[in-house]
Amino acid sequence: MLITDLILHPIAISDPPLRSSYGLHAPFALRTIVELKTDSGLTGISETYGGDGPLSGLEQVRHRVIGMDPFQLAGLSRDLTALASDEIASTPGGRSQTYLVPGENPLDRHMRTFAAIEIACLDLIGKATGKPVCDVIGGRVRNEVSFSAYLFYKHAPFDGKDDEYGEILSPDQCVRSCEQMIAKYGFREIKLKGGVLDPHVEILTLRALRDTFGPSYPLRIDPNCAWSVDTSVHVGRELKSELSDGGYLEDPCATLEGMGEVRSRLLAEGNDTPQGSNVAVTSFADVPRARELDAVQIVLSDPHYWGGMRNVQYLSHLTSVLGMGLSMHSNSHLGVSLMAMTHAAAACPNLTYACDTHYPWQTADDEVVVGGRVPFVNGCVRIPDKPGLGVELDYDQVARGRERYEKIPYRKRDDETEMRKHVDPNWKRVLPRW
Ligand code: GKR
Ligand code: MG
Repeated sequence: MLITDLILHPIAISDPPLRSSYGLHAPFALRTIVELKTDSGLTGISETYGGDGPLSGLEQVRHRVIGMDPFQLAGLSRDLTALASDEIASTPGGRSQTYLVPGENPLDRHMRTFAAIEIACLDLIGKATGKPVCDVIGGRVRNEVSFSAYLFYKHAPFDGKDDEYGEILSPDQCVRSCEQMIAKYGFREIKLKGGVLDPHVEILTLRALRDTFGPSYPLRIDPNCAWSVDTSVHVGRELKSELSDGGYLEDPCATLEGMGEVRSRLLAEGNDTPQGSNVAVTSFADVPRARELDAVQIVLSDPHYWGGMRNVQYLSHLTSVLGMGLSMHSNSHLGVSLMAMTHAAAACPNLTYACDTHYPWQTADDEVVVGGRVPFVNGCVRIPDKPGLGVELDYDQVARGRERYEKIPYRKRDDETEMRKHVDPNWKRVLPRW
């Protein structure tokens, strides 16, 4: 089987006005749907970041991918990993995502490109062998993958229309959004995207969630580095019982050194709350230092920017050898990404935390997979009994996504500009803010 064509579909999907320390989500998130056509008649698919950057990265490997055997992934991985390593080595500050919205870090681009091709190749291999992707990459350790209720503070839509969740800018509104999400999807772990309101209000929000749902729903909060070391210690102290019970404190402050200090100060008080990261730790090279400083106990994987599904498995092995835990990060995405995340997570033995997903924030109108939205049962996505990723493209829906993409003026995620447009004309991402 040889690849005969690479087809890229840039699409835009509606996104609600979600807030984070990066700013505000724009009305549309950008994604790219990738198709690999082959001489055997099979087509492999994947979904990745959208806009000009990811598209040009994929265009750059077009000549390399066409004519390639999808079973032969190691050479492409070697070449793109080498490019990434050279760029990282020559960039002061390395790959930290602290100051860049996820998906926009130029230093991750080769790994993102490889991941998009790898996942489509694995879909092809699964289709060619009649096996689900998780079984192609070594076999599943679970038949269904658990996801968390990923809560955001958000504005009511600025166009005056209603959306499912309305405004979420207080503890009560946040609890209500969580009740809605749990009723609809059955999630059993809860993550709050913090770093938006005063830390005191975010502490009250976590307490209100614990009071409402009880300790059988582990909690995590992720302010994306919005807090100083002192504020992180304060929040960790105030939320000791809420976060140390199967949950974690995710990227409270910037840098591994900062997180290491938070960890040692909390431990000195007898507070063993683990810390998770997808900002300070974004590549294999970051893991030894994170371990050495005891800055991070749980690494958030993500097949989209860690360099594909098999790299997520390598990360699973590495973290397990180092005695660290593994979780999974997400960004706004549709069903093809959800299935790649699900297959990768199913084949990672130590991925015991419910994975993040933005899926509840997206709408059925924008879904590009045949049959519509991927179903969740008790907060889990089941591995379909089908070859490959187990989903196919609905080409009419892809065409609608492309039309939306053509109509909008922007080609990259810029949460700071959106924030200035709609909320505060002088807003800047200041770290730490508190
Ligand atoms: O969607 O605003 C967002 C999130 O902040 C996202 O971009 C982050 O990558 O969910 C992510 C995280 O865990 O940091
Ligand atoms: Mg995070």
